[in-house]
Amino acid sequence: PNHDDKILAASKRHPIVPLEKGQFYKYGTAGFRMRASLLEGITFRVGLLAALRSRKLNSQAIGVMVTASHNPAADNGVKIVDPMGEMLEQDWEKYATGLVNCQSDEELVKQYNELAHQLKIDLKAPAKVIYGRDTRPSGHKLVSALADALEATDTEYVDHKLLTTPQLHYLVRATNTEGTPLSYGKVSEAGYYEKLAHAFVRAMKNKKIDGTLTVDCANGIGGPKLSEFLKYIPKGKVNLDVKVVNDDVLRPEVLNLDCGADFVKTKQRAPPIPKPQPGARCCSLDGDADRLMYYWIDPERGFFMLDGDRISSLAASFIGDLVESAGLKHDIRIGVVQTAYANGASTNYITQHLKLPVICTPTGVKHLHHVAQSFDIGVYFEANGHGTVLFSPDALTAFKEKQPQSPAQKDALETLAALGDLINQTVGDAISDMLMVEVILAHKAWSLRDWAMTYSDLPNRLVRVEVGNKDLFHTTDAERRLSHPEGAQQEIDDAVKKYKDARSFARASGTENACRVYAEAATRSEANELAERVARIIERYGSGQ
Ligand code: G16
Repeated sequence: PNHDDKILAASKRHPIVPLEKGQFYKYGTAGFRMRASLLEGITFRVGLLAALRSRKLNSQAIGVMVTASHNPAADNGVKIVDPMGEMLEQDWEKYATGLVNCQSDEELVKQYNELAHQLKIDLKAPAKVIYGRDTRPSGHKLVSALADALEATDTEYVDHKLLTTPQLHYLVRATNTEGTPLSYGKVSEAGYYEKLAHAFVRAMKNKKIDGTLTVDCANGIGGPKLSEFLKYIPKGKVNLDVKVVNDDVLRPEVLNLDCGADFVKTKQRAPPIPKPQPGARCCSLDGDADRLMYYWIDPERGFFMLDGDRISSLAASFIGDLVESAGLKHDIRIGVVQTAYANGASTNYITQHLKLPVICTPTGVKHLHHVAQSFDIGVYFEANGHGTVLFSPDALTAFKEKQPQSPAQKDALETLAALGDLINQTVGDAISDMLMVEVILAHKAWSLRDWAMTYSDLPNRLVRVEVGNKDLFHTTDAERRLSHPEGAQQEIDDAVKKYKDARSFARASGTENACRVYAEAATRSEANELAERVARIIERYGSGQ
């Protein structure tokens, strides 16, 4: 079929906003993300690429998620999900960037056909795309642009409407594995809740959860979805007592405002509303429920945060112990993946105390996920609370098929198998991760304070720096060093030398129009001072002077 005329006509209805000369749109850390007003044409073009990708991959369903996650309410974003629920293969990001930056509708049609030719895509083959969006009001317009692209290319599509990002990832995998031995679960939102609730009950094993968990939902999609999930937990089987707060999705402007996982991590304090109760176990999700932060207010010491690094080390230690109890220690290789933002103390704890290998990758779940897949059990978390635990097919088979030699082995194997179902295998999922943490704390009979005692974080500080041109900054060594602009890294090195046990790095954000600076040092005041110093360096170089 010739889609050209239909694409041309539809594209005229969803124009691209031209950028200043020399600037172009980029598929960033998590797809295209910016002011929602710039995104309509981009989302249309992403639809064209998703259709091509489905045709390239034997008509498997491709996912498209419309969300800007932790960003302010006025932003939005769009990203592509591959058939097994993973992020779009990185080789294809440049095709997305190419289509989105075409100057005219005619050029777009030309490039679409060239891509099909170059990648040997049969445009007559069936194609399928499924999509969802978060609660941002701009999402409406964007998904209709997306649907237009799918219509124009004769692509079958399913609009799953409002979803958390990890739910869309789940649905993509469930769709593509339906009716096969690898079936990931029922192809519905209810199927997602049923799977999680069932696995949670199995993993809990009649253990008791201590007290109430207060969950701050960032006034995003996680609020209604978590409330819905809670209905699926069978009464009397587990005592999960959750208090859902900051779940106002009717006032768009309050999304991620003074609440949510990103606020907690960057401000290093609890959301002011509702007033946190001293001692209460709390956690925060972000705007699309793929990040998680735990914390409590200690009556003596004040706010204490358990971030992605803590969740990572908790999961690695618990799962490592289970693997040992299950008699699988010599068969299963466990590894942990972090980014440069990981607190140095967590890396030490994992390598020296847990004796597990740690690999550092650039920021972005897409990078961590792939490396985690090289282990039988790959634990990956970014310090900002985004992550999951991946089990290889061999590991999952071993949990189910190994003949236990003792009741303790049987118990460990059952818990591991339940965790394999409970933990989202497609992407970091705050609701699933939260259930995992609750399971682990219940098994260990730990409070948050017990968890926090495992090691002491190095004081650290994360600063967002607005610069004239963030594209001037290029990194190397898994983002731990700047290769450009010339001279900047030398100045950072000189600053770091002035402090004890210090480390600092800077990079351009791939989701916001800013740079990020991270610093850690022996004391809080030194970490703050170093972060400020490096921020000034970045400001200076970022203005191009
Ligand atoms: C996204 C990515 C994360 C990344 C974060 C910040 O999170 O999925 O992997 O850590 O952006 O990235 P950057 O520092 O490049 O802005 P989210 O929760 O916003 O989708």
